[in-house]
Amino acid sequence: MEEPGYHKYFHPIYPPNLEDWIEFMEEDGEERRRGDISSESSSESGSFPGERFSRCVLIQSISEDVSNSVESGLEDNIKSFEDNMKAVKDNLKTEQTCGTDNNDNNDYITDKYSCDNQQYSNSDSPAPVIKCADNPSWLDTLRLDQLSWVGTLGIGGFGRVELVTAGENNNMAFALKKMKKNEITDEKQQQHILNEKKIMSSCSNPFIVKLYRTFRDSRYLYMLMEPCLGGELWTILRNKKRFDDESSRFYTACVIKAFDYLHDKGIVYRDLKPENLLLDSSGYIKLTDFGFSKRLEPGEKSWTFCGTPEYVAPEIITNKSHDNRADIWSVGILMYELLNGVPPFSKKNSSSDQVYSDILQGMKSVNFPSYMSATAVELIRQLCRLSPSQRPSLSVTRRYMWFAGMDWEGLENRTLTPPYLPTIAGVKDTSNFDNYQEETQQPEENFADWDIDF
Ligand code: ISQ
Repeated sequence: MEEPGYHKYFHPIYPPNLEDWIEFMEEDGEERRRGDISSESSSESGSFPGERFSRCVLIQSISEDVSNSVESGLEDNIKSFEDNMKAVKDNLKTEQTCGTDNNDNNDYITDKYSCDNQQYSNSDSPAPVIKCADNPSWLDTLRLDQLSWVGTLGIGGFGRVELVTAGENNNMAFALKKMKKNEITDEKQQQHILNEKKIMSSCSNPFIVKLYRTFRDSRYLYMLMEPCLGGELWTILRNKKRFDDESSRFYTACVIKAFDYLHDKGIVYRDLKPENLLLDSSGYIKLTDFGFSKRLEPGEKSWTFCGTPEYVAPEIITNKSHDNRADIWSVGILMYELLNGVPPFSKKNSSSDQVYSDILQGMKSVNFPSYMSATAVELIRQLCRLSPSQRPSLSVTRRYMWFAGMDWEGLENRTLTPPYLPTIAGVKDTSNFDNYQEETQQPEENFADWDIDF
């Protein structure tokens, strides 16, 4: 049993900005969601109500010489932070650009199948069709024109995710991510997309959305994925305002299972947030959107500036090298957001600069409302240590008091009852997602060949 109430981290003065935010959300019944800023500037931005709450996504390659020290003093951090702000601001002007590291060595499973949907003529050889180990074999010969459009599940920076059906009587559902080639002109964006495909196709784990295969034609790149029709965890959190310990523990444990798998494979995810956590029909969580993830060799570090400001680890802001311990930081931020409804470093009344400088101060100035249990606060503080080396590993995290009694085995074999069972009427039910208009205009054809391996 958790012990909510007064504990040593309780601050008697309830944080005004947090309270304002919650009050604001309670008073205003209007639907809101967060997305990345790049979607605001796209032609489809009108589909996201409540843009005030948009969370932008940042990714930028920082090429300056970087010190190897794990953590220097706060003043150094702030100095380094200020030095980097210009680069970050430049990046903000071109949201969702993508940093690239040269040593891109993600492995993936490919098969030299011919791609049936190749209308694309400007390449010598057809793109390989990726084939994951446990794909049903009929998917290898599936053509795009055999998919029936049902509805739109989401719109993001690079395109739309559609619900489509296939198979006999259209009884098989898929999530089809479509990206407009004529809008993917930046080399870093292109790398981001190739990266996402490579990493997702190398993953096979129940806590990660499965990528079945990819397609390309002259207008779009497509990723055919397992559908999660329960909606985003963000939507459920918005409706519930905040979760109790038990629910937060369940969702955090799903993320730990996904990160266990990824980190074992040397993959750092770098974009944890409730928007990227989808509920499947059984109420379990799956991680999606791998655009910022990267495979690191043992001991290798990355210097790419990426993530969502509220979730970015301090070592990323200060342009120090980072590794999978940046994901550990984000687990602490997620826990806080699940238990409070808003993240600890939030943008409500402040700029991104302010969020970054707050992050660099660490958890010491964060208010923990009294409804948070002492064991949750303790774990969040440890996960969000400024020094990556002082953060607990995932296996140590599981042993914290907050996780006492967690049925990990039940989670793995999916016998543990989830906190919330989504209502899904059938394979064509998009009701757990926002409403989006059908795409009517076709993009221009594009014959650049950067996507030859997609
Ligand atoms: C639903 N199912 C799988 C993947 C998805 C990605 C984005 C939005 C909805 C999704």
